[in-house]
Amino acid sequence: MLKFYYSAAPNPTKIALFLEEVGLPYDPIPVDTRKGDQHKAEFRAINPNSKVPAIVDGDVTVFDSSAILLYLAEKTGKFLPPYIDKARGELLSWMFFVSSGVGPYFGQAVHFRNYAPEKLPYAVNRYVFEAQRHATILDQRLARQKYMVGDSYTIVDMNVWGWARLMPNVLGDSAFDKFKNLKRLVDEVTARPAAQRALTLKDRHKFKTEMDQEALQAMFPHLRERVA
Ligand SMILES: N[C@@H](CCC(=O)N[C@@H](CS)C(=O)NCC(=O)O)C(=O)O
Repeated sequence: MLKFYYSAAPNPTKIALFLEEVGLPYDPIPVDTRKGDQHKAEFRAINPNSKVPAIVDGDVTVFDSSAILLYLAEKTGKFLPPYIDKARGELLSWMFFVSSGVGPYFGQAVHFRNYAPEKLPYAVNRYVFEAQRHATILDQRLARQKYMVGDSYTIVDMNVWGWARLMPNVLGDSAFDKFKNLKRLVDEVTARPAAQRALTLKDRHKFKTEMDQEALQAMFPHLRERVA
């Protein structure tokens, strides 16, 4: 059975959503990143980058959420736009936009706002500005069309949902008032039964919730080593 290495964080939750949408049997394997499970040798053999999500499907191993969504969509033939060049171009562009832009900027915005040991106004402003700029691009596209690609729900919408549902944590409490089209997509996806199952998957395992010294050192290894 397909093994799904996960935590309750945004990137694994997108994969949980896809797996629940298609009803593919899977074995959810918790990786407690606040306890440092991501750095264990057995997990590093699956993802040398020590991050969740990752999947092992027979002799195929895939890590990074956009790669996994693409792999699973192609494997099942589900939640892809029609196989025409125009739609394929849009699909790939928006998948990479999420993984190279939305994910990193949203993640760094949260880091510098909530977890950096020093409050650095320059860093907070840069990352919140960039997160907001990316949200604006998504919101403008969703003002023109119901879904990110074509006229049906695809893996791009799942990819966007992973981070967009957490926008108030990233951009502040009023984010959903500002990005109404993104909120419409988030609400529609969150209301899906598969999304509800994906969001409660974490309750099957006991993940550490405290952000104590052990968690900080595991998730932010640069705290242990000054390289610049
Ligand atoms: N580009 C990767 C990013 C994965 C990622 O940052 N995962 C986070 C959870 S959302 C993680 O494993 N954090 C624990 C750590 O960095 O130690 C993806 O899209 O899957």
